[in-house]
Order: sequence, then C-alpha cells, then structure tokens
Amino acid sequence: MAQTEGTGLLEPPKLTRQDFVTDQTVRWCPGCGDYSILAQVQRVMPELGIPREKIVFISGIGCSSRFPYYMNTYGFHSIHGRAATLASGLKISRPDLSVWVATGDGDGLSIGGNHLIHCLRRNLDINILLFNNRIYGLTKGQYSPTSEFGKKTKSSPFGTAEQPINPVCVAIASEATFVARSIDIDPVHLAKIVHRAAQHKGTSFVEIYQNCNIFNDGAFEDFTAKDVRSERVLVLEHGHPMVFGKNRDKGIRLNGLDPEVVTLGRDGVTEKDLLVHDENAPEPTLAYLLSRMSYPEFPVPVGVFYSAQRPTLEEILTQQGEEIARRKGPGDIEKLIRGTETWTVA
Ligand SMILES: Cc1ncc(C[n+]2csc(CCOP(=O)(O)OP(=O)(O)O)c2C)c(N)n1
Ligand code: SF4
Repeated sequence: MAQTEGTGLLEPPKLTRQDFVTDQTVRWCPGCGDYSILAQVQRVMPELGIPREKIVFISGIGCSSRFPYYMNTYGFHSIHGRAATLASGLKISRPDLSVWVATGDGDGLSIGGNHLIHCLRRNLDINILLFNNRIYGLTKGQYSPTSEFGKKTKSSPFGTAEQPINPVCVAIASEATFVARSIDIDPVHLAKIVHRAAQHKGTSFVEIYQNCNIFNDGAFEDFTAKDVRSERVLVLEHGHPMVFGKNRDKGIRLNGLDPEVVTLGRDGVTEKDLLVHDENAPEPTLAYLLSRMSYPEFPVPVGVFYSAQRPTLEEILTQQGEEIARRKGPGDIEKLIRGTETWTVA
C-alpha cells in the first residue's frame, strides 16, 4: 500500500479489471453475449473507486444469472425471479453497499416481473442489469415475455400468440428514475452506460440486448450488425438533436404526437426541426415515446432514456426511523413483539 501524501495514512491499492475476475470457470457457451457484458462490467468496476468488499452482485436463475460467480465481489446466486427482492432487503439493511442485480428477460420479467416493478417504483439506490436475449437460454430455448409475436420456439412450435413486453416501457411505467439501453456488441457504449447507471442515485435500470447464439442467434442482428448499426440505431445524447445514419443525414422529428424519420436537407428539413433529447425532462413522456420506437419503422434508440432525482427508499426509511426515535425514544423490539395483542392458547 502507498502512503497518502502528508497524512501518514495508507492509501488502498488501485484496483484493475483483473481484480474483478474470479477463479471460476465461465460456463457460458462460446460466443454468448454474456461474455461481453461481463468484460465491460469488470472494466467499469475499478473506475467507480468502490472497494470490492463493498460490492454485491445478486442474481436469480438463468444463464445470465450465473454472473455473480464471475465477479470477484460478494454475491448471491439466488432463486428464480427474486434477485430484485433480495437486493432490496440487502440495500435497506446495508445502505453502504453498492448493490447490483444481474437478471434475464425470463428471470426479471416472467417469474420476477412483479418483484421488478415494485423494486423500480421504490427507488432504492441499486443497479439492475437486464440481459435481454428474448429467450429462455438456460432451459434450452422456450419463448420469453420479450420474444417477438409469432416466434417459433420449443414451447411455441406454431409461433407465440402473445404480445411481447418492452423492458424499457415497463421500467418507465414503473416510475424508475434511471432507464437506459445498450448492446452487448458495442463495448464502448455498454461501458459508458454501466458507468452512468452506477453513478445514478436511485434504482438504475439498464436493458442490454444480448445475443444467445445457441437458442436465439441473431435476435438483434438486423439493426446491431456493424455494417448497418449507424443506419438503424439511434444513439441518444442529452441536449443533442436526434441525428443518425452513416452520413449523419437522418433525424427524428415530432409530427403531432408521433415521431417520424426525416432526411436532413430534404424538403427544407434542418437540425432545428429535430427532437432534442432531454433525459432530465420533468415527465418521462419523451422517454416513453422513444421507448416505443422499433426497427424497421424507426432506428432503435440506445443510451439513457430518462434520469430523474427522487429520494431513495433507504433515505426515506432512515429519516422516518430517526424522526420517530426522536419523538418516542429508542424502540424495544421485545416489547413490540410481545405487545398488547399477544395471548396464550391453552
Ligand atoms: C421456480 C422455477 N421455475 C422455473 C425454473 C426454470 N428456469 C430456470 S432459468 C429459466 C428462464 C431463464 O431465462 P432468462 O432469465 O431469460 O435467462 P437466460 O438463461 O436466457 O440468460 C427458467 C424458466 C426454475 N429454475 N425455477
Ligand atoms: S444458452 Fe444462450 S444465453 Fe445461455 S450461455 Fe448459451 S449462448 Fe448464452
């Protein structure tokens, strides 16, 4: 350890990406998008300056939920759909920890859907990474709540008959204070978004498009493939007009309440006509409108859709506890349990 100049105190050693790598054999299939997500999260961790013993990764069940094994931090590989629940309990009791949830579209939106929405509205200061591969990977290829309508899978041999849900829309509707999206195969963007999520005070929700090359290969390829991405993905940047395209010659304009794609320079359209992204808008109306845009009608938006400041649940609970203790004195748990409402069954 180096000494902190002039103080005589020992400075903790600077961590590197390698410090967050475990000795566990990674069991994902070769080529799985989860590898890229793991690499970027491990890359961002040292930048946060949080000691490893203060970081906890919590997951449910699924391929993506193997994540905590591969992070050299504390972690729980918990039960199916309950990662957000465990994370909530931990954060309330230990607000000093940096708490992360790694979940899948099945884990977080099927069995865990109810837990996820309540976690989002409560706004604990935790970070949720939802790996969306639009399939159940671990159980070998059944459709999930994000699988496209009509998709043929092992559990829908004639095509699904269900409308998929959009994780970003769900997060916005659940009163989340930070909602973002990124792509496994864009490491620079992904690292930036994971960093932003970590910095947000309150629950941050990041949907990550993740390729499951075994059971749903190419699910996002139509718009994420390198040669087409700039034409089919809209990178949201706060305060900037919504421009996209290889030649930066296309944009998004509002026509009444509907977004539309326009070409700059055609029919007198200039950058001034375009929607300007405001991730801090007082209401998430713009974020919701953007979240509904999908390929091929629109470029697919990635980046931070919405970011707002609201007191966290743990702040409110701590404040309440202190206030009540001031008024009524310190509590007595034994007295509370025995109370006036206990009786003996003969
Ligand atoms: C209570 C319970 N129900 C069902 C299962 C079976 N199961 C395990 S993982 C999973 C879905 C995982 O899908 P997802 O969260 O998308 O993760 P992926 O494997 O695609 O990363 C299911 C249904 C289970 N383990 N426990
Ligand atoms: S089954 Fe799919 S999601 Fe699971 S490890 Fe293999 S490629 Fe990844």
